[in-house]
Amino acid sequence: MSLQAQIDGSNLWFAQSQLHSHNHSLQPKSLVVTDMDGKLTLASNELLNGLNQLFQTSIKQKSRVSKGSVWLSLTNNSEVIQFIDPQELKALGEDGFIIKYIDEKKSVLITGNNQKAVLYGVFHYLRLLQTVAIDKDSLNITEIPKYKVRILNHWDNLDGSVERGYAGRSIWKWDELPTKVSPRYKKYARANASIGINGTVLNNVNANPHILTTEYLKKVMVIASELRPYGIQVYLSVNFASPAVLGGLDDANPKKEEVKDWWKNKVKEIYELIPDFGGFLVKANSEGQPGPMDYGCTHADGANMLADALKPYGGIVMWRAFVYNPKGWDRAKQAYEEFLPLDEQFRDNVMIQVKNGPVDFQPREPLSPMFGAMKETQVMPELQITQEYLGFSDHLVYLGTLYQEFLQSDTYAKGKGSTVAKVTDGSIYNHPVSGIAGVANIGEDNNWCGHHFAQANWYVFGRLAWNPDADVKTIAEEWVRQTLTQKDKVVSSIVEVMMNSREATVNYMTPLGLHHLMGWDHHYGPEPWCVVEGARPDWLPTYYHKADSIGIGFDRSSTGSNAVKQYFEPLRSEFDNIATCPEEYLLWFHHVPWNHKMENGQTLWNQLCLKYQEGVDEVKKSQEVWSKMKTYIDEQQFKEVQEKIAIQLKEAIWWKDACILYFQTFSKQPFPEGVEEPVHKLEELKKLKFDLKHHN
Ligand code: GCV
Repeated sequence: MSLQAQIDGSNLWFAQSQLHSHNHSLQPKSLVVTDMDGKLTLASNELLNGLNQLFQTSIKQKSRVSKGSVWLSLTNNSEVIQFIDPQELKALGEDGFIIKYIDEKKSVLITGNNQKAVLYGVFHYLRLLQTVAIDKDSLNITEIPKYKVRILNHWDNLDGSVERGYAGRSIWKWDELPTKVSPRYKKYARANASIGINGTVLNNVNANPHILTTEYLKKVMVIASELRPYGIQVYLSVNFASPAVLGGLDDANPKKEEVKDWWKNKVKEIYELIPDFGGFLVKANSEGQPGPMDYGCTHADGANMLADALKPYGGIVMWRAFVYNPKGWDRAKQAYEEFLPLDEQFRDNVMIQVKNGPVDFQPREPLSPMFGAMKETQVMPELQITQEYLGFSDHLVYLGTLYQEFLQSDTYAKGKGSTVAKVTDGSIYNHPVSGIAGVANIGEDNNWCGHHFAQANWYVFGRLAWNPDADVKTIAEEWVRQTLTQKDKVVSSIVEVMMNSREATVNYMTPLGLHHLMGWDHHYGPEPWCVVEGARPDWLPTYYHKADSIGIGFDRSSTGSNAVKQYFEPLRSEFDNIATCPEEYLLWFHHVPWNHKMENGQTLWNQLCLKYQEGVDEVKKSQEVWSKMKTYIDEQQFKEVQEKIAIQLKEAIWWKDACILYFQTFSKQPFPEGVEEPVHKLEELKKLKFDLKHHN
């Protein structure tokens, strides 16, 4: 590894190649690969290189397992069967693996039912060596992913731009393909495989129909063949109007035979080029995209038509439920209203892809009521890794805590304990497919994600897609040890900064259930006052905070839009009652008087101001912690993160000042003790024009 690669972040979590301090005595004596037909070449190379780097040696490859070997094999090997129960092997399915210390052989076995599973096992073993103290007793591991489809959604356009992307232009070089193949494709695949991701949607859900032309499919074919060895399947976002736009048909009505035939032929063409193609992702009848409702048909009619075309090849449809109508008076309710009546109608190779919250990837939202409610249809969570509403790639925000809060939210769909994870991963409702998607934060920046710490969000998404019940603090520590340093004290300080960062961001942007206070189009800085002539009301912050002389917040209780009705009991009553509604969701569900008494005895107004201050203070703390890291972190990385934290602090203060000054015009109350005087003037802030160029 070149020094440059180490310090510029381009090696992601493969950067450090250092053992956990307890594992130095674990150096294997040999590597044995039982591999009759060359299927394990990639896995064994990965293991050998990894071990050699970690132990700074050259480990010998041998043909027979002997004391101290690491032994790599598929499960169909007669020797493996002697040591592991066949039932256990069967339960591994396609992707599961076993890492086991075999006493009789005094060796470590890594095995799985196919090459991809063995590769996952190899990455896991290397990760253990770097991140935890292991011994032979702890090496009795069976890992089976909870979700079958663990996928990144790229919002990458064919012109190389990335919608809501903050790490440079797209890594997919459409103008160079199919002849020139960027080395990043393989690196991307390897990184994803190392955290268990097994699929990628290459293009934006606001899909350009041209992705389905033969010219582009040949380019897709090349990317697919680069990613395939790492077990990454390729999927495409499709534009519902493609049969009309590309095929010259009169329209794209899903009930028409010629439209169905067009899709069938297109799917056939795709599978001829890409035999393991995964399927389609569709944004239909949402934010101006075409869809089946244009023809008086339903989401189910549209999704099923595509599902029927894909079915013979094993492909799936991921149909998005991100829909809202400018006329509806509570946007948060619409997906449920549109989709619930269609439960029972979708084919079994359709998954409905639902964002974690009912509005749109806010710093904090309650869970979407769709989770648990759609029982007959598989629902797949859509999380956002790119920080559209969380400070782009300028703010250090570890999203593990956001993901965990969401995945562990109880839907109560089948009584207590029906967490989002359990209602979507197959534990409670059993459907032939299950999946989880993350909107990628990847671009062509050297460090892939714009901010060094944003890599941790890609990492934690993958690890949670494998196991949504995993502990995100442990995952943060894994990432730090593999990426930044092995020094215990330093690791724990950095992990603490990461673990507090999301709550800090909620506090300096949208505390107590506030949401969507960002500028209406760029979604970056605070514009709670924003009014734009001609813009849809539900794009504007004023629609969401509804501040007035009485109080602030969106009344979604039974006296308001009654969005609470979409939740199962006891959530419904808990959210409905201002006295029991968790304070972090208070202004999401209620319009609350400024003098309302909060749990700690403060008035709502005081508490709101104090929360903004808390957010700012937390960023100050992280700045202080980071400044002490100088001697432990590579110079370039240290400096780049330091510069970003300085921006984050400046902007946290900007957020605090903008929001408390603006809301004060309604509350007419002074700032409470403990809140720093604003450094800005409201009228100046209102005139600030956000410059997007700064971020690309
Ligand atoms: C890809 C939000 C974003 C859009 C995005 C949309 C979606 O509205 O701002 O950029 O479009 O969500 O998820 O479809």
